[in-house]
Amino acid sequence: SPEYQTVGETGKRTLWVVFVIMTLASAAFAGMSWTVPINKRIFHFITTLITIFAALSYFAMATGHGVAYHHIVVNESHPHVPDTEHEIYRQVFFARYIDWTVTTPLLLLDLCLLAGLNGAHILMAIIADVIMILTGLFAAFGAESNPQKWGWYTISCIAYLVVIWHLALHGRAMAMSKGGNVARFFGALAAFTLILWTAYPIVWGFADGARRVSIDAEIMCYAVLDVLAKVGFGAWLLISHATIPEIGLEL
Ligand code: RET
Repeated sequence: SPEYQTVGETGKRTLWVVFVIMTLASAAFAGMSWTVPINKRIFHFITTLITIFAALSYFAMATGHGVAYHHIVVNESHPHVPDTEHEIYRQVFFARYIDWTVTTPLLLLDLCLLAGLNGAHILMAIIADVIMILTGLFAAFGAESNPQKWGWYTISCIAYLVVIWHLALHGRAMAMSKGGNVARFFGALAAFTLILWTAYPIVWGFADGARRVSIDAEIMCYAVLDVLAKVGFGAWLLISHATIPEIGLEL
């Protein structure tokens, strides 16, 4: 008989809690934009959009939208045991990938503008990032077999390395050339981002990948990561913006 892996009460409650957090953060970030002149609000604008998108995605997931079952047949062949086919239906919240397709480029844009990267490098980082998320969606949802799934996963990880490459090499060099406070702040915020982002493929590997983690535990892991990567990141950026004048970007 097939095995169903489905969201439970804890998962649903967690989705609602994050929806509320993202909505409040959006209001707070928008409010903070009023404290700076209108031509210096680019970071506030981008950062508020990030949490608004997350709030929309969490509203969808909490109300049962943006989720579908993925069916996979796992062939467990062991020596001395007749081939056994194990059927799994696991819920995949594809709303996350729609969210990430928009919000991870916006998070990168925040970092790139902070470093002072040029348009070509920003574009390359963002394109690699979109490839990372879309191939991750294929891994989660499109694949019909484990080798195919882990193939897409590998491709997605390579795209992630390209993103890191751009930020760590070009981003860091540009931030360094700005010197002092900007260099220090970019280093800290980029390191924070690197650690958090790297946790996503690890969670994915155990949850969507190996299916060893329940849907509720998956929801909770992503909830913590999303709040830190969007609200924590945004609050840190905008508060520093207020205290370190060199961060400010004039349009
Ligand atoms: C996937 C699975 C395939 C391999 C890789 C992934 C990377 C995902 C990342 C997501 C970051 C999301 C953030 C969300 C916003 O808060 C798609 C999980 C490499 C890095 C920061």
